Amino acid sequence: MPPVDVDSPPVESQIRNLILSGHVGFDSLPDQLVSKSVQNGFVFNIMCIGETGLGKSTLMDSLFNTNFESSPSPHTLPTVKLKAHTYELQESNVRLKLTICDTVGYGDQINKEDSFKAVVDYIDAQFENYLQEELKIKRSLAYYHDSRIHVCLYFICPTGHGLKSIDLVCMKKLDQKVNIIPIIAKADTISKTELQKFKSKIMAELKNNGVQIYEFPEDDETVSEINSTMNSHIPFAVVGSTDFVKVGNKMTRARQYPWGTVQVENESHCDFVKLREMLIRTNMEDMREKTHCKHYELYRKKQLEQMGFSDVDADNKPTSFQQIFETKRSNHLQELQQKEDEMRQMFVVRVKEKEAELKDAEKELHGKFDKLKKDHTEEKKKIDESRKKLEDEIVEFNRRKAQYSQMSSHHTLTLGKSKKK
Ligand SMILES: Nc1nc2c(ncn2[C@@H]2O[C@H](COP(=O)(O)OP(=O)(O)OP(=O)(O)O)[C@@H](O)[C@H]2O)c(=O)[nH]1
Ligand SMILES: [Mg+2]
Repeated sequence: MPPVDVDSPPVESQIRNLILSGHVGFDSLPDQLVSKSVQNGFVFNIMCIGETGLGKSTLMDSLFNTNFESSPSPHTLPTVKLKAHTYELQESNVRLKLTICDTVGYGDQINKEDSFKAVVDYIDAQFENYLQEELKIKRSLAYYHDSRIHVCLYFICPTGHGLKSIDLVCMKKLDQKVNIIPIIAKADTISKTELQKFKSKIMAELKNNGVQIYEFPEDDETVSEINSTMNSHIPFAVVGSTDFVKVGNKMTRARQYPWGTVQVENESHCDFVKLREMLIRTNMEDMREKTHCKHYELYRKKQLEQMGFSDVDADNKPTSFQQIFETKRSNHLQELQQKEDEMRQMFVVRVKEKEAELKDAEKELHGKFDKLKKDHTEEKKKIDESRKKLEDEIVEFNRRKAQYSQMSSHHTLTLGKSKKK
């Protein structure tokens, strides 16, 4: 890496403003960008978190004016599962690859303490996949299907009593990982006066518990006014429907009750239009950007720091990835060398111990052998002595035997002579 000249002035102060004397053409850059983006198509990933049967699928159908053909989830699952489905949608010449990720079985367990875990794991897994692709030598991010969640619609049960603890715990766990938009589901079940109180209560509870929800950006002046107005309407109270009713001479999405009709797209009936405006028409790009620049960046930072990487060295001086890698490599090699030396030393000690053990055993064997030899010699000596004694006895016996036989023959002779007399 070339050394950085710390004394040279910042690049900005060296830049001069020049006036062009004619048309050059780079004013077409925004058009080039639009054309390229339209050609590539867009990706948007929505996560719907909410208890079973809260109207998640119906709202998705209503938002994108289509039928995603989702089937109802069972209420009996032992754990929460995440199910993602991807669809290709097209409006005029703009293609949108939309992924809807549903929490199946959310809030159905008796112990709801860990309900958020599956959601957190899913979001992290998508970040991890992207990070792994980014870290590859041969990356193909241009063709990579980005599955990172851009927005999480959190469906609040229309109880009118505020948030449940599962809502607070889950949103708190997610607020640094994803853009959360809380919405009151099935808002047609709450009266107008109750709804305002309910909304204020929810916002107060979120604030008191330090839950950071997604705020529509107010820094872009083209949308700052509408966004700031919309921020004051959060959480949006929404109604969804798959049924159409004729209002005037137009078929509109609505829910029909014996006492009247709730029109999904009627702003005096519910906040559906506000949600659609904010989610799809005004801030989709901001959510995609925040996901990449804020939430993913945070995940990436944590992961790289966990691996031991940092932008500054031990003395808080700027350092490069390569330098850290080199340091880590040399530290690792050093550690390896140290381990090898330790193992070698241990091996030598063990060999010496074994050698001493063997020598002791050999000495013991020698001792045993000498004793055996000595015992053997003594035994042999004893046997030799016994043998010699026995031989002497045999000789003596033979001598006596011979003597006896001589004596007995002499006797016989003497007896014979005396008879003749
Ligand atoms: N009152 C009222 N009912 C609704 C609303 N939206 C959906 N429903 C009804 O609620 C029931 C469940 O709707 P779904 O959209 O399947 O709910 P879900 O959250 O996707 O359910 P699961 O996927 O099974 O968890 C259906 O009978 C819908 O007609 C709404 O805004 N208000
Ligand atoms: Mg559903």
